Amino acid sequence: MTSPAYDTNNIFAKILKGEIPSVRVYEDEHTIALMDVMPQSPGHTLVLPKSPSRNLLDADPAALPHLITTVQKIAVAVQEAFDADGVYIAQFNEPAAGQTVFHLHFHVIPRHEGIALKP
Ligand code: D5M
Repeated sequence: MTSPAYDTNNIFAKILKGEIPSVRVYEDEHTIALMDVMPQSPGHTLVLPKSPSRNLLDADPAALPHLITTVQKIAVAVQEAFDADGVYIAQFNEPAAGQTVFHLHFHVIPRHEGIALKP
């Protein structure tokens, strides 16, 4: 299967255009981070590129080093801010793999020993 085309009206595209609100916790020239509206644990943050990719499968490889650097920055910040024992990072590609919003994003989720994630 080839990836479907990028939908310019997906929720994160609208957030990037400023058409719907979000809680942005980080922004630079190429990436943003925002709080997930359905957090699996307190501090669940999403990191996304400003460039339009549906997911990792169609992303421009040139954009990835900066994107993963932002993921690292946010993971370190989230671990400290939420006094986490670890940080779970997840990324889904296409509905069969659990993707529901079709703009590339990484989940950055603080984890604490003995505390399960919300489903
Ligand atoms: O997960 C997409 C994630 O995006 C999911 O955890 C909910 C979150 N979400 C959906 N709408 C919003 C808005 N408006 N703000 C912040 N977070 C949102 P995935 O399954 O990886 O596609």
